[in-house]
Amino acid sequence: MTIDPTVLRTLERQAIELPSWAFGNAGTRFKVFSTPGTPRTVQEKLEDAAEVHRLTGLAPSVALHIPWDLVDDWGKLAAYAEDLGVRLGTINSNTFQDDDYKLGSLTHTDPRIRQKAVDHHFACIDVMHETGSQDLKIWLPDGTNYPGQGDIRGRQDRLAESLRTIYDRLGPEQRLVLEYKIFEPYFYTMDVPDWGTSYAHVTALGERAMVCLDTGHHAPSTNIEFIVAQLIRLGRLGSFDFNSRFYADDDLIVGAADPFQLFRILFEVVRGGGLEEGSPVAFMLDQCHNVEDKIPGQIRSVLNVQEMTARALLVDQEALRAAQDAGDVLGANGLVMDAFYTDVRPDLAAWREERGLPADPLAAYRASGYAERTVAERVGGQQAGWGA
Ligand code: AOS
Ligand code: ZN
Ligand code: ZN
Repeated sequence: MTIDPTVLRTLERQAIELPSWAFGNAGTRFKVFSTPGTPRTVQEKLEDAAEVHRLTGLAPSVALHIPWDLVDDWGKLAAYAEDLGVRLGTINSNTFQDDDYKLGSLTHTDPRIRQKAVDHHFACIDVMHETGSQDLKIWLPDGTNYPGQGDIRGRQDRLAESLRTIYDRLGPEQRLVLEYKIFEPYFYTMDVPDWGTSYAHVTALGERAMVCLDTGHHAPSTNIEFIVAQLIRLGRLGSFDFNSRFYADDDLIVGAADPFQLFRILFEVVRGGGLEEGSPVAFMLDQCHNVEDKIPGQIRSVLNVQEMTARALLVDQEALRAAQDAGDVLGANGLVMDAFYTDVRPDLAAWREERGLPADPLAAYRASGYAERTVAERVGGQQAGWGA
């Protein structure tokens, strides 16, 4: 084992929350493909998510999406999740599937529509009190398609007022994480398009408001790790929505498009203390494509995050600091690149076995027969997920 035990102790703390919607039917705006065995209920989504955690030890919580995952008895669902070995996590609001919100939700000019959107978030907070969730995640799909369609500043003012009302409803242990996205579903302006806008709103709200960084939500060639370093430095990086992209918000397996970028992001997380006890940074996947089978796709994703985190932890920070201070450009870069090029997979496999986990979680999943069993049980499954 070449990985230092201190690195392993840090890795042991890493938890990557899975999105419930990753297990439902998903696809693109052109087609939602259905897959035999797709969960028909949130309980079955939890079962599939729990299989990822059982095989990797990396994914102890499941983010829920409201109203897709609504149930009558949250205590019963939380107990069901616990029986499966996982817990209910972030509560995600949804103001992107209601006709009333076509011209805006929390930013709408009509106070009645804004109140409806605020009330939806109040309902999400009520769920949080039942599930014990820490985070309310708001991905605001509001925006405009044409110059002149909306008053950019007026929308910001209404958004600030709506967020203030929502934030003031939070419990003392709860956080609001505000996710930004440069485009989609609107194409001229999004009302929370970038990290600066999210940062401006969360700092106006209070210390329990944080930025959610979705790795697929930036313009091409954006230096995402710079944003990570800056938000950690400012104490406002609340969570990641990990996925990867080639062109847009493709929601592909994290690390699949650019493993070096994932390494650089995690290098800044490690350097900024994002993996230390008490760190405010939560890790979550937000990806759901379905050319790949869902459970192995999520297994691959959490392993990609673990592998790049392990490589980032290999960087000798003291030597790096010395090289930087000495202006040793190639020396400093060499220390980082040597870590990136270190294949940690054999050591991680051995470390998994030491902890009673399968050395190869993907092979273990294939051999488990879980897929065959669930298809047999769920054949003819209903739509679950994007609710298309
Ligand atoms: C949409 O593109 C965002 O990534 C959302 O974070 C995500 O898709 C989901 O709706 C959870 O809010
Ligand atoms: Zn996201
Ligand atoms: Zn997204």
